[in-house]
Amino acid sequence: MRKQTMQRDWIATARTLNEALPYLQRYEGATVVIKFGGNAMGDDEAMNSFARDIVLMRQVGVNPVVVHGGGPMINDLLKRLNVSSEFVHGKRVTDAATMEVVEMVLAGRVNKRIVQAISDAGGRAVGLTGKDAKLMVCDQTDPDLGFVGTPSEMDPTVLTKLFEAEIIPVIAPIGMGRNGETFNVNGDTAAGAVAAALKADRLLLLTDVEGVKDQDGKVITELKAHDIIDLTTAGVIAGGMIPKTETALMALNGGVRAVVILDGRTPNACLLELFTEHGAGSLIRQ
Ligand code: X2W
Repeated sequence: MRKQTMQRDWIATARTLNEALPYLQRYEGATVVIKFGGNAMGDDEAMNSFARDIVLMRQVGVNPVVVHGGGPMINDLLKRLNVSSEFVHGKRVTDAATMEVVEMVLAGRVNKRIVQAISDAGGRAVGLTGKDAKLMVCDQTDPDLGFVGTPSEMDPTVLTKLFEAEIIPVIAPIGMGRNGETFNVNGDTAAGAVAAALKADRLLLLTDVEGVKDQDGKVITELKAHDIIDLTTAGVIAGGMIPKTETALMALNGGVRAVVILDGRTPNACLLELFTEHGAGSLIRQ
């Protein structure tokens, strides 16, 4: 039975929905690419909450595309198999044996866990890698890194077909080579390439920090591409933030309208960013 008591929470919930109307209207038909990193996946509760946000986006007419990572999950299996692994400038040195494990983990367990969570939340998702329908053809990034790839030729046709069918694509960052190779692609890089290929309205990079910070450690809520360059030159943007901001610049140059770097640990981070006045994290425009 429905409770008739007008508790404060329900009034606030109704008002939240009412206030979301202009945002829902703004994003109807928009393409939003969401990078969901291994560190943001956490426990089942975090996964299910993320899946509900994505299904809600689809429900209100957004075309969401999930590009996921899974670095920690790859590390776990490599450890169980006694294979050592090292990173150079944020990229995993990937020999043939490591590549097998990376593909198994990302295209298998991690991809299907997200697809299943979306299904459980009432949505329809299809899991893909860059090999499917030649979505992401790669060239080797650097011979010293082995099978690490840089996306060089994107064909997003399969994604637009899925949008027409209201199906949510969930993409593992695995690329196909031109000579039968399989390439390991950094998750952020893959998300940027997918967003650029779709000329997406938004690329949301979910991370485990609150956003781009100034010299006093305060989150900068809005930046232009040239601010990113200035802050990087000044050493304010450093370390793990550099691959994120590089991806943001690459995506903007490729025709993405705006990139948001935000904290994926915040509950409902995607909804906060898209459908409230508050927004979340750092919004970067050309
Ligand atoms: C990454 C792919 C997964 C990834 C790796 O092997 O870990 C490279 O480093 P997160 O969870 O987003 O970090 N690929 C080349 O990016 O996962």
